[in-house]
This record gives sequence, structure tokens and C-alpha cells, in this order.
Amino acid sequence: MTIKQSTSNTIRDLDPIRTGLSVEALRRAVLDNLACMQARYPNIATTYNWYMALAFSVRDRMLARWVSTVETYAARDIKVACYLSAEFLIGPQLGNNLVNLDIEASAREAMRSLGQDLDALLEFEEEPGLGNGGLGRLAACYLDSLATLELPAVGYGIRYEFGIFDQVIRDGWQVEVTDKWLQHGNPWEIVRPEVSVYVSFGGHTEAGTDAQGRYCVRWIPAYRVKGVACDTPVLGYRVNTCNTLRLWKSEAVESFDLEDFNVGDYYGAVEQKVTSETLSKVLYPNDEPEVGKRLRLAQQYFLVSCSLQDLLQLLNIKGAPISRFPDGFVVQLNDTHPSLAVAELMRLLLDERGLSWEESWDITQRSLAYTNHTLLPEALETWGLPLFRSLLPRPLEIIYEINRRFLDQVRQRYPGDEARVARLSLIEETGEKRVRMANLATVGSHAVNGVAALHSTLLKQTVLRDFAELWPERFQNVTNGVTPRRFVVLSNPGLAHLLDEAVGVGWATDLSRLRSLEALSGDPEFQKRWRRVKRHNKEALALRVRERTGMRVDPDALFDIQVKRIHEYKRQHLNVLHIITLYDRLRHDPLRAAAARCFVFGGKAAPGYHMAKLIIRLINGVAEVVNNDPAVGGRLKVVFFPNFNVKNAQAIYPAADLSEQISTAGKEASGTGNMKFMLNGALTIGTLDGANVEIREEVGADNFFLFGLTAEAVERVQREGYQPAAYADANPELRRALDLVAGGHFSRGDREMFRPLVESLLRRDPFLVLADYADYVACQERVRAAWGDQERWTRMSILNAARAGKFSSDRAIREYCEKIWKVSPVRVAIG
Ligand code: F58
Repeated sequence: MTIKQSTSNTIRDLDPIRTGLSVEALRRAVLDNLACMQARYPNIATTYNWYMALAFSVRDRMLARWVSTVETYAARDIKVACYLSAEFLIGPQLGNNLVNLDIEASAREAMRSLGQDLDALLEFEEEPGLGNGGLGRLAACYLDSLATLELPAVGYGIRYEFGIFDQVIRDGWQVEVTDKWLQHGNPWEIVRPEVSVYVSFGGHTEAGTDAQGRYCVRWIPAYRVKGVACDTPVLGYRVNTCNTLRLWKSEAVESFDLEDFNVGDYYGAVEQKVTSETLSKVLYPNDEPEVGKRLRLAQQYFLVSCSLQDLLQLLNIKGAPISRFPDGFVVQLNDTHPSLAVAELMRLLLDERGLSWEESWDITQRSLAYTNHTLLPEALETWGLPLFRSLLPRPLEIIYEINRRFLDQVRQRYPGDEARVARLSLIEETGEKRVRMANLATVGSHAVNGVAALHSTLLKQTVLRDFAELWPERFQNVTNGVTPRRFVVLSNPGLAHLLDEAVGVGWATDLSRLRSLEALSGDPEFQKRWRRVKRHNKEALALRVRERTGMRVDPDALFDIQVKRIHEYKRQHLNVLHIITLYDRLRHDPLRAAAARCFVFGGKAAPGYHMAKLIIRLINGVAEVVNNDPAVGGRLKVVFFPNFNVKNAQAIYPAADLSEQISTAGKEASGTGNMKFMLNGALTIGTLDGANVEIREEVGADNFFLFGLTAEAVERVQREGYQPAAYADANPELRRALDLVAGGHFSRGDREMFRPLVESLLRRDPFLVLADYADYVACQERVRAAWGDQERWTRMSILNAARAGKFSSDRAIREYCEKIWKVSPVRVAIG
């Protein structure tokens, strides 16, 4: 017998059971994987077994593309976009991979022939909740676009064992339950123990001279942790490009648990192992200022050190000199969480590769770029010096040296302006000394961008003003985008089908083509089909609401939806005050004409953010009263949809009529949910904040419900001494709404429960809820009138989708490539 020597790397040389795309090939593959990966025959297989068998069959079909992609990148002199992010909220994988491989229909048929329902298997999948919200989801949309546009890219992050908590509602309160996304294993990842790096922590440094007599520093760490690569394939939409999301998992360094460390101390060794593994154990669910979170700083350093070491190794494998690093890689920092990359790349080049400071700095700056995602001063990351020094003594020294050289430059440019020097410094000197991560990221990067036009403008006027004056050419805007594959093709198949017919296939990768819908927006026949799709999606959501909350909602009602993290600046409580006002009107005048409205809320509150949790409690309190009051007669319904995540989002956006984007102007950097709603034909009620500004520009003022103070006016009102109580005094409806809350009407007579919320609104109201209330309520009247004319509403809905093209993440990624990354597409061939 001769064994065929395989040197092939083409898909044709793999067994068709791993690659075939027909119904029959898929059916056989699933049976094969059921037996060989799950040790089950069909008669005793559970949903879990079927899900895993199908997932492995789909993954098999991605692998040849994955290997070819890696080989293509390795063989060619190309530049790779490296997206560093502490969060990737990638969502369920099965459905998206089926769509991108274009085998959804065959898989459905194959599973049906095996007696299985594909939808039930899709529903079974747990999503990796490795992110808090918009920032993590943006990273996932960008990976999708990078692969779809055939751009060489890698995502680097952390493989948290526990992602964002699951939210359950008990007695109206949020309760956090640990997320166990890995409990059934993860069929989408390949763990690569052979791809590992070591990361140092603690200890001290020793300065000396090297063999050539040059000054050098040695870091003697207190301990080291091993980072192991866990790779997830990211297949583009109907292309061969399959990029990698590399998430690092922390492990103990073997030497600790076996040799020197643990002789006779077995339990001590195990403890060390546990400590090391703790590093990637849990995602921080915080939306609040960081205070003394040692583990979080350790995670950030772990992420950047693993990723940069990996890139240096890749460069080595390619045989390229270190000076070529910026030609081979551009490293995008997704907010300040990975901004230690500035210090770490310097350390690796200086201490480990022996480069000079000047060479190292040139490489670092040319390679890194930074995206800012917030203007809230309290959300700007800083780390106290004692913590920083004890955990990362060598990176801190490097930061000090960067700062020294940087401030020298500043002093030369602005002689005598010590106030400016203090503002620009990487170290905050007042009070406890702290490292300012946004300053570090800005100084170490060649490009800095905001995530919507307004945000980028405000960034230059506020938090990074001095930097923008110093280096105006570094500042850019790249307005966020979302992937139409997951958020239409996958989650709104009815709409996708209608779009295929109306504008022709191809819109999913060229969203500007939706413009041709404009011509159909007034067509009665098309309108009817449009409404039918929406109605179908609303029925599906109503069913889900019933399952999750036990509540019945009417699919004919206007679905008015606000889903996003719960935060005071996002003003869910403004929405609630409007609902209370509508309710109060009906209570006093039950015969009043009122079209049915169903208000849906969804979103998690940071576990320690009491006011946000109280807002959730208020929504549920209002729901309990409004939904059961006979005077309302079912015309108003309030639903809090528990555990808003990517999976639930996919059922929610397609069913929305009205999208609530009501943040205080100047506070929401961009928003991306606003784009997903628009793309699915929802109309927006919103302030001139974040990307709302551009949404309104695209869709036209007539097709957008605008209200509220502008960012400028917000600033002015606050500067002039805002008196929220005066607004309540001047507006009887607002006063009554607040009185109902304070009087225990929504808390079964408990007057204490919502006191902190009402007092905060009346005394401080930092986000100008009361100042915007009247205009919001008036604007909602315009919504009501528009809804009353279904032909008009449908036209506006169609125009919203038609004009959403700008908000594709493909457009955003192309802009990053052109303005910042200088990365070009690379065709991947298979077979
Ligand atoms: C969000 N930030 C912005 N941060 O709030 C939103 O306007 C923007 O559209 C989005 O980024 C994408 O640019 C955001 O989601 C976080 O989740 C942080 C994660 C780390 C802890 C603090 C919150």
C-alpha cells in the first residue's frame, strides 16, 4: 500500500465530506460529525449534539479558506490591519457563517432531512458575550467587513471565560447571572497551544550596559503568565478570505507549577496556576470610572503584550527586518484599553530587540493609530501611579521617558506655557498622580479618530483640544458603520428577499444600491409588501416577548423601541416620562383617541451603577401599572425585554417602527444601534447627537423626528446655571409625571424606591432630561400624527432604508484603509 504524500493546500484535495456544499454532502457531513465528534447516532442525539455536529460541518467548510488565507498572507509582502480590542461582541456564529458561505438553504434542507429544524439549532447557540456594548459590537462588524472586502486583517482580544453577565429580571430589578458561554464547549475556536507567549508582571528593573557598552534595562518580573492563542475564523461574505480573530487565554507558566517553585508545595503551585488563569477569567462589565482595578490593568497589558509579541514573531517568520514593522502592520487601538501598546512596543523594540530610542519611537508611532469612543470626562481612563508601578514597572519607566521627551517638545513650541504642559502631560499631577491613557494613545499614534462627525469635532474642541492644536494633521473622523450581512441578510430575511427583488442582489456588499428604493417609496404595491415584512417581524418579536416575559403585545401597535446599555446620558428615563404622560392623559380622559403603542426597552446596567438599575426598576414599575390599568385599555404596553444581547438584537431591530436615540446632545459618541434600526426601516426620534446628525442628513429632515437642545445649547445651559426644578414648575404634565413616580404610583405605594431618581432629576439633572422633556413630548405628537397616515409612514420607512447606505461598515472600513491604514485588498485563491 502506498500512502499518498500530500503537499497540497487546495480545497480540492480535501475530502468532500469536509467541503461539499450540496444538501447531500452536508447531510453526510453532519452524520459523520455526529458519530465522530459527538459519539452519537441520530436516534439518541440531543439538540446539543445536532447543533455541534452542524457547527463542526460548517467549520470544516471554512477551514480550507482559512488555511489558504493564512498562507496567502504569509507568502506575500502585504500590510495587515491589526485591530486591538479588549472586546469583540461577535454574536452567534452558526447563522452568520451559513450566510457567508451561502449554504443556509442547503443546511436547512439537510437538517430537515435528518428530522431537525435549523431555526431550533440556531436558537440553541450561546453567544460569546465578550463585550459590553457598542464598542465591542463595532469591532465585530469591522472584522466582518475586513474579511468581506478581502482585506488582510487580524483581530486581537482576550478570551474571557465569563463574558458579560446574563440579565434576569426579578421583581422588576436587574439580577446578574454569570455567563457560561463555554459550558458546552466552543466549536468555532481552534486552541493553539503551540502559539504562546510570555508576559511579565511586577518585580523591578535593573539598569546596566549591554555587550556593546550601551545603556540597557533589564526587567526582573515577580511572575510571568503564558498567553495561549485561541483562534476563531472570520469568513467574509461569499469570498474566500477567512481572517482570524485571535483571543488570548492566560495560563500558568509550567516552570511555576513543576520545578523551582513548588518543590514540596503542591497547593502553592496550584494557587499560582489559579492566579495566572484568573487574568482572562472575566470581562469587566463596567461603564463607570475605573478605580483601582488591578486585574483590569493586568488584562490590558496581557492583551497588548501577547498581540505585539505575536506580530514580531510573524515578522520574524517572514524574514523581514524589524524596521519593516510599520510596512507590514498597522495596529488600531480600539479606545484606550489597548493603549499600553505604545509603551509595550517601545519596550519590545528597546529592551528585547536592542533598537535605539529614536528607531523604536519611529516604528511605534508609524504603526499605531487610536480611535476614541467617548467624550464623557469620567469615562477617560487613568491609572494611579502606585498600582501602575507595582504591576508594570518597566512600561512605566518607558512612559516617563516618552513624557519627558514629549514635554520638552511642547515647551519648545509653547515657551512658558506650563498650564498647557500640565494638560498635555501623560501624567496627571494634581491629587494622586495618574497615567492618562488617552494622552498616551494620542502621543504614540500617527492618527487619532472620533467615530462620528460631531464627535470628532467635539473631540478636537474638548478632551483632546491641546493635542489637536499641536498636531492638527493627525486628527480624523471615521463615522461608524454596521454590517448589513448580520443585521439584514441574517436577521431580516423577509426584508433581504424584498430588497433582492427590488434593487437586485448585490446590495449587501454595496449598500448604496438601496438608493434605488427611493423610486418605489410611494408605490402602493411595494408599500404593501414592505408593511407585510414589518408585520411579520413584529409578530415574531411579539412571540418572543410572550416567551420571555409572559406579556401579550399587539403587532398592529406602533413598536417604539429603545435598546442599548442603560445609562443616564442615554436617557431611558426621558422615554419613561413620556410614557407616564401618555398614561396620565388616558387616565384622566379614557375616551381620548390614542393609537396603540408598544414601548420596548432592553439593555444591561453595570452591576455597580445604582441609578441605571433604578431606571430598569422604574421601567418595570411603569409597565406593571400601565399594562394593567383598564383606563388604558391595552392601548399602551410597556415591555422590558430581558438580557439584550446580539442574539436578541437580531430579533428586535427588524420589528421596530420607531427608534429612540435620545441621548443628551454631545454625549453619545456615535451610536450604532441607530444605524441598525434605520437599515431595517425604523424611523428615528432623536437629538442632534453622535451619528444621528449624519442619519438625519442622509434621510432628510422631513423623515427624521428631531427634538432637543443642541450640543452647544447644552453646554450653554449648563454654563449659565441649569435649574431643572424650574422646568417642572413650568410644566404641569412634567410635574404630574414626576409626582406620580415620587408618590409611589409605580412602586406599589413605596415613596422611597424612586426618591434618588426624582431628586437627581430635580436637583442636578446632569443630562438635561427636564430641559428636553417638553420638546420630546411635542415631537412624539408629530410621530403620532405620522403613524396615523400609514401611507406616509411607510414611505418614510422605505426612505430610511434607502438612504442608509452610508452606514455600512464596509464604507467605514474603506475609509480606515484610505485615510489611516493604507491597507489594500488581497485576493485569496482556493482550489
Ligand atoms: C460606545 N462606547 C459609544 N464603550 O458609547 C457609542 O457611542 C459608539 O457608537 C460605540 O462605542 C462604538 O464607537 C462603548 O461601547 C464601552 O462599552 C466601554 C467598554 C469598557 C468599559 C467602559 C465602557
